[in-house]
Amino acid sequence: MDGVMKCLSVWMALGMLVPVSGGPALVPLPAMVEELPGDGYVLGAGTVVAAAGEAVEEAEALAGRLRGVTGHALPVAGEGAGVMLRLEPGLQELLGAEGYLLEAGPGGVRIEAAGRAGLFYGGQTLLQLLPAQVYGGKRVDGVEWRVPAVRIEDRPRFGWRGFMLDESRQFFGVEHVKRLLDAMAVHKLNRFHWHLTDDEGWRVEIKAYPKLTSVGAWRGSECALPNPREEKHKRYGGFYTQEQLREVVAYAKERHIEIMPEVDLPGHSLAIVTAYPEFLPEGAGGGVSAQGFRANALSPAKEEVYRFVETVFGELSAVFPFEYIHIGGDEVNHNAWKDCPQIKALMERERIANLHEVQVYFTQRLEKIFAARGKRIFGWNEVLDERLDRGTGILSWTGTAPGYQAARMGFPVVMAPGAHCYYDMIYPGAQGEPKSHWWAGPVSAARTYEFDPMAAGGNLPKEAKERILGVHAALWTEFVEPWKGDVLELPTYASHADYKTWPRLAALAEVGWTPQARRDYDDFERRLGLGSLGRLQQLGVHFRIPVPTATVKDGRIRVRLPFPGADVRYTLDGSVPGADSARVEGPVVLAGGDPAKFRARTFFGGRGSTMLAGAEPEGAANWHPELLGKGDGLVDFDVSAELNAPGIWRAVFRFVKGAHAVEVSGVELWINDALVARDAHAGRAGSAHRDNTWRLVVPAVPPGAKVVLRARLKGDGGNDSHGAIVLVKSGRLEPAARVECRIGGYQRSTAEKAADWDDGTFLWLADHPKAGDVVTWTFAEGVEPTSVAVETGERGGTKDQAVGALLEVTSDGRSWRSVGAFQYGKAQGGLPAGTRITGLRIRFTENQSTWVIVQDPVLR
Ligand code: TNX
Repeated sequence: MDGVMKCLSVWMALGMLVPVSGGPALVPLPAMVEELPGDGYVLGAGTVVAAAGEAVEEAEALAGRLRGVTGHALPVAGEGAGVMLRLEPGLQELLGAEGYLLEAGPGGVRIEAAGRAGLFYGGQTLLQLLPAQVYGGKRVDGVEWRVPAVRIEDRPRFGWRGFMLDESRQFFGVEHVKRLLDAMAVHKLNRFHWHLTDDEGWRVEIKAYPKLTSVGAWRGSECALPNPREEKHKRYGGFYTQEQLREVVAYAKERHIEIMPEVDLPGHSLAIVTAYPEFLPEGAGGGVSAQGFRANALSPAKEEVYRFVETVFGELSAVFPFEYIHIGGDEVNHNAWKDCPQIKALMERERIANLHEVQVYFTQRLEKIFAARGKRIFGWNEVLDERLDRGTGILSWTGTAPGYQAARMGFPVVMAPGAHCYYDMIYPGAQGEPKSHWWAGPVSAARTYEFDPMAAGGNLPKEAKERILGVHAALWTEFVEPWKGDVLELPTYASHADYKTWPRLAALAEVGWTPQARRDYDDFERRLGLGSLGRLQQLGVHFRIPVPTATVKDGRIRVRLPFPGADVRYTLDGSVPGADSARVEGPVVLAGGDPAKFRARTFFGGRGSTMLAGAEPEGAANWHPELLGKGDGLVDFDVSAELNAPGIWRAVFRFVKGAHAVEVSGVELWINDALVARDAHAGRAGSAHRDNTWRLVVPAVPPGAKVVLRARLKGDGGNDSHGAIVLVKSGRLEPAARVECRIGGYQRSTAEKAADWDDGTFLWLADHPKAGDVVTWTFAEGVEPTSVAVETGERGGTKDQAVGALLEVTSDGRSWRSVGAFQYGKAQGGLPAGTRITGLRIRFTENQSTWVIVQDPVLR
């Protein structure tokens, strides 16, 4: 170690000291910010908050906050010098209901708006212009409360800027929700969608149906409701009383946030039917829901179900004043209905053709119940149907296509596509991330940021465009539990929820608020790092600290800080960096060191981020908009310097920035004008890093040869795309192999996908394997690995892992020996050097309770 350290030095590069520029660190970025000359205004003992009429309440709220932290009296009065809030209905056309004007100079700060919401958001901007301690909630002395001289003209792009929290899978309680609302208000988000019921728990007091909470709010081995989560036997639960709900509604109202409660029906209802089994359909039914539950759908053929709905929503309508209530409607296991005689009779009576239409009937009945109470409903996009009332809202989560379709059909729409807006998905790019979902791909803050809800709406008629109300993110909480990994610890449920929510939600706030033409991710990162993070810190929010990235070229590692001035610490021996490890000040020089052992973390406010493990080779070539705009899309990249040895190489297309992903339909390698290798599959490189790798088996490379990588590239929806092509020589053995199993693969995840040596694909067994079942790889020629490993389950997640299975090898195809048992989905073991094997297999020793995903083996 010492020896290595001696060869290392840290370079100060002037280029690293990026000048901090670009104006105040406001998030979301206002529509127009003009920096004015002069020093601005300093809040002091003599400052008066001037307001009249309806502006007084907003002025009181703002002054109240400022008094607490500054210690100044800040009286609210009809007139006086300092901060002025003024309502001017004539500004409605210019600013809409939520826009405002703010001007700060030596004489004071003036905020004007057409309505109270506008004054509130002007006030939020004022707070963001002050030092972050303004959010700490306690008095701080010795701070100069200076507002820089600016003129801001601002109004949101969308009227609906929302966030959903799932409190069924985990229960967080009033304090957490209030803090969330605080942080949302800071970011000018105005809709809180409260997912209060699901299979795993019912979380609201309903006076007419007390068992919903006495039975349905608790799970565990002693409870009627099973606990499918990590700690299976634990008694877990909780619920909100109506009094608590009212308290939260009032709290949200002060922050101009409307709350849309959700009771998820008719699927996702295990908690309900565990308390009231009489709402289940008759007959055996069948199938399981998306999350693996049986018998969790209410019967649409029972009148008592509608009485239940009417009563429950009657009580909730009295608590939640917002015009919309969300009724769920997602992922209904229709199979559970198909053998019910009453449902069959209903279908006959109402001339209903199929089970989807049974759900339409159910939704229509709900529409009527709500209309009678002056309320409207929102549903997940599965409810979409021609027959529904055009007042019903559609929350588009499986993508944006259902949203556009719904808007065309005349429904109000909110966009929440999982691939950009689901914060239960894993954060990409770092080691030590807590357990997460994966099905919609990794979701970074950048992935949220690049989302434009109108991007594909260009050819919608004007009225349809106007029906797209805005955007929404969601945190589903199946995996949001206390977590301790090798890099990171999230000690509580709430800290884990915060971690998954922020800063992605700050990126969403900007998607919803800022004019599309003003949005720029690099600038957002700057304002996030220098603005939002400090504010969230003061609010006590346990956000994720952004992680640096790094590339290596000619023995020099170049670190890209996640925001200007970030405190990034590193090690070169593979150990986890701490707050006192060496600090990145410039390119780190690695003389003879191993870039794979480079580790880096960002530190902020006494906490460390997850970890960058290894520096990537710098791109051998790059793509950019001009290249994409050219000719037939066939592009040649000279990679002679980088690709210089035979072996298995991977060309990884790394998206760097821009509004569009690039579609790559096949990659070829030409050496001295002869085609030597090809991977013809079609894939794409966007910020989600999936299916963006092409594999090339390269024979000899003569010295001095001209090596050309040829790819067919097309921008997806436009040419604003920048990226690097990274060439990596595989350190693995990747022998040709035949994969066999009694159970076939599911859809496109067939057996051969487990030996195509493409990390983006896998074998997905189409049935639950039984004890004794095997998945066997037979190699065309023997190989001599020193280690073998097989991973099951989705990458980065825990879905469909093998539980109770062994990994075995053979040298003759007849006798097998075990090298390891599967634990957390993975099995691995070492082999004595020189051991020749001809095959590998997974042998299940127990019946599996899920389908099993089998990834390509890793042989080294
Ligand atoms: C799908 S999104 C669900 C949720 C899960 C989520 C996990 C939706 C309407 N339903 O029940 O928690 O996926 O990502």
